[in-house]
Formats: sequence, C-alpha cells, structure tokens
Amino acid sequence: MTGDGGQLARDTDLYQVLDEVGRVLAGRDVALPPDVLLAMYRQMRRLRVMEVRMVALQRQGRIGFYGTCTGQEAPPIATAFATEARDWVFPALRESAIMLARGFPLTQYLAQVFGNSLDVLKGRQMPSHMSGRSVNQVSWSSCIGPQIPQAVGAAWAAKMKREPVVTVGFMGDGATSQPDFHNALNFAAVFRVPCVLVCQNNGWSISVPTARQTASETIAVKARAYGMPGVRVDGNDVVACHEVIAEAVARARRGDGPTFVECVTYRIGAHSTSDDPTRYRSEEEVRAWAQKDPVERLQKYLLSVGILDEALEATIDAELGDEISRAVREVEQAGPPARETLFEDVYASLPWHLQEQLTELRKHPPAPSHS
Ligand SMILES: Cc1ncc(C[n+]2csc(CCOP(=O)(O)OP(=O)(O)O)c2C)c(N)n1
Repeated sequence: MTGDGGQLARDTDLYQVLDEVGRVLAGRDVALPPDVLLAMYRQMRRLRVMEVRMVALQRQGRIGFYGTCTGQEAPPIATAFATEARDWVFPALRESAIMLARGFPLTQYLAQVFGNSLDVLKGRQMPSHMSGRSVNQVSWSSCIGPQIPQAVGAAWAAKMKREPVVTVGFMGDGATSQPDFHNALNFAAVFRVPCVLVCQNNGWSISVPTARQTASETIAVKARAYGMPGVRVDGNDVVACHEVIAEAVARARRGDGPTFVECVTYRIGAHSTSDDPTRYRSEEEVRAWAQKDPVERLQKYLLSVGILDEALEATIDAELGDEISRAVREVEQAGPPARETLFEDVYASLPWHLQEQLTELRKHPPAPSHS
C-alpha cells in the first residue's frame, strides 16, 4: 500500500484509493495501467449486466435459483486480476464470477445455472456454486465456512510440494462465526501457508447484521490474534482491493505467509432469489450504500481521466448485452445431461450392480425432453 506514511492502522482504518465519486484520494496513487483498469471495468459491468438478466430469468421461471453479488463486484474482480493462472480460488457465496474473469467460457458458466448438457459439472451442483477445474476454481459447499480451511489446506500442500502457488479463500462476515474460520486462520498462520483469506463484510448474514456476528472493533483485527497481518479495505473500491490483494498474493508467493483481508462492502440485492430483504433492513440503508456503488465509482474515475468516454461506454454496453443474450440463448437450447452421466465419476470402473442398471436403462428410450 502506498502513500499512508505508515500512519494507517491497516486492520482498523479503511484503506481507499478512490473516494465515493471516483476521485483519487490525497496521497494515493492508481498504479494500474489504463488497459488493465478498463479490463477490470468491463468485467465488473459484465457481472452486473449478467446478474440483472439472471434474476429476470429466475422471476420468469426459466431458472430455479440465483444469488447475486450486486454491489460486491470489486473484491472478486480485483482477485481475478491479482492472481495468476496457477493460483487456486476457493470462493464463498458471492465470488463465483472470479472464474469468468479468469477466462472460463460464459456459456459453460451459465450452463451451471441451468444444469444442462453444456454444464461441465453435469447438472450436479446448485446454481451459483460455479466451479471450473480449467481455471483452478473449487466449488463451495452450501454450508458456511468449509472453504476457508480447504483454501488453507491447498496452500499447505503447495508449500510442501514447493510449488509457487497461492490460494485465495473467501468468506462472508457470517462465516467468521464458524469454527472453520478459527481452525483455518490458526493453521494458516502457524504453518505460514501461501494463502490470502478474504472476508467480504457486506453488513448482513441473510437477516443477521454484522453487529450480531462479532463484538470486535473490525473483522480484520481478528487476524492479530492468529499472528498474521490483517488489512481492512474499502470493498467498493476496486483499485484499493486490487492493490491490497495483489500485495497479499505477492507476500504469500514470497514465502512470507498468509494475509487476512476484510473488504467492507454491501449486498445491494437480496441474499438470493429466495429472500425478501425488505423484511429486515431499511430502504435508507440500501440507498446510502447505492451511492458508493463500485461499478459507478470506477466508471467515474475512468471518465475523469479519459480512459473511458460515452462512445466506448455505449460500445461496451452493447457488446455485453449481445454476449449475454447469445450465451443465454445457446444454453437454453441445450437439453439436460445425458442419462448415462448418472453413472459417471464415482467409480473408476463401474461395479456389477450399476453396470446392470445402466444396461437396463439403455433398454428404455429417453423421455422426449431427454432426446
Ligand atoms: C453452517 C451453515 N449455517 C447456516 C446456513 C444458512 N445460511 C446460508 S447463507 C447464510 C448467510 C451467510 O452469510 P455470510 O457468510 O455473511 O455471507 P453473505 O451471504 O453475506 O455473502 C446462512 C446463515 C448454512 N448454509 N450453513
């Protein structure tokens, strides 16, 4: 982190580079080159456009479930740009799209929401639990917290194998109340594993506010107790998030051990399409956070320095709209996974009783929807 003159208490203050209207704060510096900033902006917009479309599809009954990360786009996109292809990502609820920004094809990504024949997971996972071996992203389980020790364990393995690989493990503020949080941070620090642990503190764990989650001054400050650095960063400032996460990744890769990062942000949308947030939080609160929108903040900065203009903005919008429409059309046309896939991926060679069932299945023609 630059320009704090050593004055910033990294785990209790809030590290920012851009203010809420996209101006560079005094003593701060935007070190990223214009093409990278523009690429990050494009990925954030892409996520926003895609998720509006996904919620609409869910409301139309075309998909079953979706959990958005609206308002929280900065930490995942910053992570995608701060990591290398060989690094591994262990997301929680709102970071699935890191894999998209790391090059996973959009069509296959959306196929995981539909769970159809284009889905590399063969329709076996819940929507919004995307993963991709090709981009080193592990699926999270719906239980809150287990991916934190998994990220630490994978980092430990990399260290034992002397591979210069870093893992990034995510959690929400709610996950910090889980035993897995303690186990993971303790182990990570004791064994100095090459791991970055990122908490997206979005104020709520469904209907439970962060104040009911912890009495600590901040979440980042918890890292002190485990013996690792903690950094508290504005999670709606993608430039600051990138700087902090990239520094933590570099530190891990150097062999200097783990870092804990708290990204202070807000979930603008519902917890998921099964949630009604008006039952537990006020409109004023949502409106106040909407003023700090991470996508608009970067947009304002890019416009102010001439990296973006209205014409380019219109082109990006049109391209993203087209890309997502095309992908949704393609995915919706795909049929369900082949019935035979039910027998795959558990046994190296199929045991006799399953072989018998497979043979029996093949005697019966698939239902019309399976053709
Ligand atoms: C062990 C466990 N307890 C409870 C739940 C129910 N649950 C699903 S999501 C969620 C909230 C998670 O909050 P947080 O970790 O802050 O992430 P956020 O949803 O805010 O991104 C809860 C309690 C669960 N899935 N697993």
